[in-house]
Amino acid sequence: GFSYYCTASAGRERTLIAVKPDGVQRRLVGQIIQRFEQRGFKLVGLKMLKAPEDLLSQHYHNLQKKSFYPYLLCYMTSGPVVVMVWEGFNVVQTSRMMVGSTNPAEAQPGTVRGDFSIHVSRNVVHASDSVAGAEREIQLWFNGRELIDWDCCDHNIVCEFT
Ligand code: IDP
Repeated sequence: GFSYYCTASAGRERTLIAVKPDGVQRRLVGQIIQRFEQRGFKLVGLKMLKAPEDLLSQHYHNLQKKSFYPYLLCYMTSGPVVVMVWEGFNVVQTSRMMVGSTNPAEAQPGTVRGDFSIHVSRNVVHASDSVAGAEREIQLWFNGRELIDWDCCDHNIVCEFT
């Protein structure tokens, strides 16, 4: 559980969201960014790149023994990705809900995967699955200078700080 009030540190939770190559090809980047903006989260990092294989193997280190892993690497290197860091209260858990189940066949309508995808091998977005995982992934994809420390003018409107 989490408290109703938002402490300064709880308000600075961060997560890594990536638009995968199918999402970029299908021009979904804008719509995905819009969902996180309108929810009330703050964008603190953003870049486009062709992900190197060694970066992906670290990112997906827990999946290397899976039978689909070679296909996953092929998919993730098939074109550019747009990687973002979003910040705000409970952002890891909330963004997993916004993204929906890994398998789009099980993803609720209203989620990114539930609205834009049909098959697990082309599920449009990545979202970190824990606070610790998010910290690890953010360090993997971004260097410190690429993360912008800024105050959004509505930060104490979208969250009640103690
Ligand atoms: P997550 O992305 O929802 O956290 P993970 O289990 O960490 O889910 O899997 C990482 C990614 O690997 C998925 O988002 C999906 O792109 C791919 N993947 C997972 N399971 C399968 C599968 O059974 N076949 C093909 N690709 C899969």
